[in-house]
This record gives sequence, C-alpha cells and structure tokens, in this order.
Amino acid sequence: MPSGVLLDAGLGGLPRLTIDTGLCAAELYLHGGHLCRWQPRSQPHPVLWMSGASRFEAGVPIRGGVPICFPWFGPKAGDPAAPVHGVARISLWRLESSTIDSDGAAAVRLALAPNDSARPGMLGDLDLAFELRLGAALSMTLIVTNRGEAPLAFEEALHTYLAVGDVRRVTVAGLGTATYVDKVDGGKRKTQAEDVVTVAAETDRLYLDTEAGITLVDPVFGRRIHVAKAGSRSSVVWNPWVAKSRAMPDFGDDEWPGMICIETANAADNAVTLPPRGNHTMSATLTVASI
Ligand code: TA6
Repeated sequence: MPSGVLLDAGLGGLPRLTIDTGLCAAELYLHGGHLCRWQPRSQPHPVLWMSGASRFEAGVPIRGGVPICFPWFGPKAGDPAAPVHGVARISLWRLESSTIDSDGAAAVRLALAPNDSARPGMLGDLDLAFELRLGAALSMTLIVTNRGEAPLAFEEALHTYLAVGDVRRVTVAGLGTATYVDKVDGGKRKTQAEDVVTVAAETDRLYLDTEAGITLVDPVFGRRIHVAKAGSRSSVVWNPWVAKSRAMPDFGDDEWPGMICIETANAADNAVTLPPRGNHTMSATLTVASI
C-alpha cells in the first residue's frame, strides 16, 4: 500500500481501506465496495453521512456513505424475495489497486465478478469495476461489462448520502422541468415545476432523462456540494423524514434532518442494455465549496 493508504479490519471486522492524505480522509469497505467516509481537509464536517445505527455485517447493506445499487434499483421486478437495490452492496469486492497520484489524490480500483456475488447467479454475466479518485474532490466511476453472449439489461445507482446541517433548509438545484416518479405518491409521474427542490416532508423522487449536474446549497454548514455526472440519465432525491426513519432498524429515529441522498443513476426508463462484450461507464464527481 502506498503511504497514506492502509488496509485493516474496520467495523464488524470487515476489510476496510483507510485513506489519510494531505487532501482528504476516507474509508472504503470491500463489503459492498462501500465508501463510508470522504472528508476533504478544507471541510470541518464530513461530506458523506453515515447512520449511527448502521450494521457492519456480511450480507447486510451498510446505511449511509455510497451504497452501490446494482443490477436493479429498488425491489427486483417479478422477484419480491430478491435483495432490494441488488446484490453489489451486499457482496465482497476485490481490491485490484491503490496508488497515490502525483497531485496527492488516492486512486483505488475495486472489482466484482459474477462469481463474487453474495447471491449466486444474481449478477448474470455482468462484471463490475469501481474506480475512485479521492482528494479535494471525489470522483467515482462504475464500469459494467457484459461477459456473456446475449444482450443484458441492468439498473444502477451511486446512492450517495450527503451530510447536511438541516435538511429543511437546503436547496437542490439542477432538476427544474425534469420528469420524476414520486414514490411517496404511489409512483405518479410529475414534472419538477420549481427551479429548486426543497424538503418539507418524506421525499423520494426518481428523476428521469436528466443528465444535469446537481447543486446542493447548505446554509447551516455554509457550503455548496456539486454533483457532476456522466453516463447517467436518472437522478434520485431522498429523505425518509420521521415515520420512514422510525421504520428502518438501521437508521436512527432522529437522524433524518442531518442527511439527504442525491443519487446518480440509470433506472426505470433509463435502464441500460449492453450487447455481448459491451461496456458502460457511469460516474459522479463531488466538489465542495464554502458559501
Ligand atoms: O433511493 C431511494 C430509495 O429507493 C428509497 O425508496 C428508500 O427505500 C431508499 O432507497 C433506501 O433503501 P434501502 O433498501 O437502503 O432501505
């Protein structure tokens, strides 16, 4: 491991990569390929939110950070017993490489092959790689390759949990006029009328056919987080509010004001179909600036 990068046993004894450089501090679990912490040195507050009630156990998703939803988003169509949000976040990924680049950023590559799936056969012939660059900015790239002989379809999301001072006071810009599926209102399709999204109740929206970057303005933490993306046509905005928080055992009852999910995805109408030996890349880049 290069200096500033350590592979050790983290919470629950799960293998963890700890990154501690002049640019940022970060923690990446091989379980789920799950980034749990990224904090640039310029930021007094973590950028990624983690639940204090999260479990750290094989086969169970971690609550917070950046879960990787793959190869389906939400419940699996026609298979209610399948794990919600797919198997990537509950499978053990392999560490392929970790380096420190000339600009001081850490570059890490993880891989998940069909045989690594926590549920045999549920990745089909889809092979995954996850590349991260962690410095003053954070970039995450999910690369999917179809190793099979037939076209394969999948959904995906970088289900990013952002830490905020008070979710009732943030604004989310970049989704104006987009169509969204409102999961709090029975999946009705609506159009985002306002330029900015604000949160005043349970919010669970899957925005479709949008490639726009998203800017979260947080007056309490005094910062703006921008999420630029590529290879993604869906975005999700989520806050569970009071009742849903209480219904989730791995989410603290009073934690909901401190987080919002801004997710980079391809889901529903935007699911991706890959030809044999085809590949697809989706990436999100987070930058933080004080306001
Ligand atoms: O991305 C939003 C969402 O799909 C919500 O519907 C909510 O269920 C959330 O994900 C969390 O899902 P999880 O399976 O991690 O509890």
